[in-house]
Amino acid sequence: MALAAVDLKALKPAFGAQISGLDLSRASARDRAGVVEAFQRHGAILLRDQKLGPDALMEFVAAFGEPEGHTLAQFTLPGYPKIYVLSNRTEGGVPIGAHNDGVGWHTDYSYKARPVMCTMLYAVEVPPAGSDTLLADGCAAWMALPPRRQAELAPLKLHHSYQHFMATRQYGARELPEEIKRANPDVIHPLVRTHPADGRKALWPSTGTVIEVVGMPNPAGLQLVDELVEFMTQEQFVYRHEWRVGDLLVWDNRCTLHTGTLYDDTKYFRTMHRLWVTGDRPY
Ligand SMILES: O=C(O)CCC(=O)C(=O)O
Ligand SMILES: [Fe+2]
Repeated sequence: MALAAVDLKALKPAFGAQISGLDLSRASARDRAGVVEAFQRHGAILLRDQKLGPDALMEFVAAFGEPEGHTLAQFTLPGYPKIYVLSNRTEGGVPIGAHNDGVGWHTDYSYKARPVMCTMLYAVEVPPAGSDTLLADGCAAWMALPPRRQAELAPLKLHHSYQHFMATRQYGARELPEEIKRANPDVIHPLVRTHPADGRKALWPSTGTVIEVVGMPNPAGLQLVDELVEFMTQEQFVYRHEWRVGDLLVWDNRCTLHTGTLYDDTKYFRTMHRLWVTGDRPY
């Protein structure tokens, strides 16, 4: 279903789409379906100047699928377990959200058997400088590889581990409770992922959760992963999003990597509302 009366403009050549002329708080079901269709094709979509409270965000996310819960429940918005808060604000000395979460190239929820399909970030307040979000286009990176390299990489699988990931995080350095370990067993995912909407291929490495390339001893395996992340995150494959209040950015975790960037958190506040949509088993 095509979008009625809205404009699509690429975020960078052959990647992403900015959708203008649409107020999501009043969009019809048909327009929402058009937004989802654009998302399926372009890797990321951006809508600016939106005014979306938590109820409107919950209504919009439903057009994409089932909202996913968040691993760290203490950072969700009160009354909205599916809306996660990224923020450096505190209330009564208690952080209201996760701070500097997501700095380092990764794809969300990669430590799960069914990683999230997309991540939606809505900008509530943003610093005047810094805190850009960078998205790397895995399809463009894959297409830029010579066929012989593609043939070598296509069969490879990556071993992802939540326990390893948490051991490297500031807030996770302590031993994880047994029930959290049981709920997050290690998983194996393909290095080259097929997009279910149209079969396009994407390079799909990650950092943080990857502990080995299956069947390849370390350090060679992890060196290969680092090399591929470096390749995929070269400037030619990256879109840099400079935030404005009211931006809604949705990226497709099945064919991109992303990273947050730092900002002067002694001077400025940044608060974002994040929603996730459940995904399929990667192939
Ligand atoms: O805050 C950002 O710019 C990125 C955060 C992130 O990686 C995430 O929410 O998944
Ligand atoms: Fe992330």
